[in-house]
Amino acid sequence: MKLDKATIAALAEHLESAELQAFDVVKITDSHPEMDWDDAYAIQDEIRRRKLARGARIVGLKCGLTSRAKMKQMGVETPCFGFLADYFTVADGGEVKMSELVHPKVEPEIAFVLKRALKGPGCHVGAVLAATDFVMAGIEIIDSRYRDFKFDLKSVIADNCSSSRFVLGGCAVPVDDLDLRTLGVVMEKNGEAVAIGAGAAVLGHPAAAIAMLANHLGARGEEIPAGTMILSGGVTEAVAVKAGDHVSLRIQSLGSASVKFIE
Ligand code: OOG
Ligand code: MG
Repeated sequence: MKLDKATIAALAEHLESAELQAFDVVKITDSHPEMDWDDAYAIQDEIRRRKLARGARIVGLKCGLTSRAKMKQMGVETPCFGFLADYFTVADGGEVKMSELVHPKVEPEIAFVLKRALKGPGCHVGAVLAATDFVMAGIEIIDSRYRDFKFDLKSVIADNCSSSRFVLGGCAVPVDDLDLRTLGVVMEKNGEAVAIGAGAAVLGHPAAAIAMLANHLGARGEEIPAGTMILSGGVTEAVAVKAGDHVSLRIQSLGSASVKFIE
């Protein structure tokens, strides 16, 4: 760790204020170039602690930057991990208020719900599939607090990996008879297909993203508890939205999910 406790607390307050009041900021490595990975996750943990202290609940975890398309779009090479708070939840077919966000984008994701805890090191795709209760179609609405979505990996980790809202579809499907690699993914904006892919775009197999999260937490002495919902990461590039847009996602065998954006 390179930053002291007071600096971590101040940066967490800075980034969380930007989230809650929907304003943008410059990436924090501009003013703190010395910060390391532990500092980045410590700032994210402090944002989580602030929300819990205010009475929010954590309702899931997420993996980000797990597909080539996303890594290329954002100019980074390594996945990141974040948390999902209760107020990020949007019902299937529900509305998201643009006024509450900075510059949201949508991405198609496969969501996992676990029936057993997962703990690294050494967690692999087989362990993830054995521990998975079911998978669902999910739309993640990301909203980097950084100006023009320009950041580096440490800055985005501190900013809880741009987490902001998410929608889950209504079908919960067991993985036993599914090949998650070859599931087709089609996301439409206002009736036009804007993102098309397959599950294998995420680290070769979406379950590999969940294994990576378990191994990341294992290195910190933590685990993914049974019952956790986890977004495995955008299959395609994220797509910008504006008020009036309607986004729908269909994933082969997993059904659909949709969301509308209003003023
Ligand atoms: C970081 C969050 C990435 C994903 O699924 O790749 C993410 C960002 O692109 O702003 O959620
Ligand atoms: Mg995502």
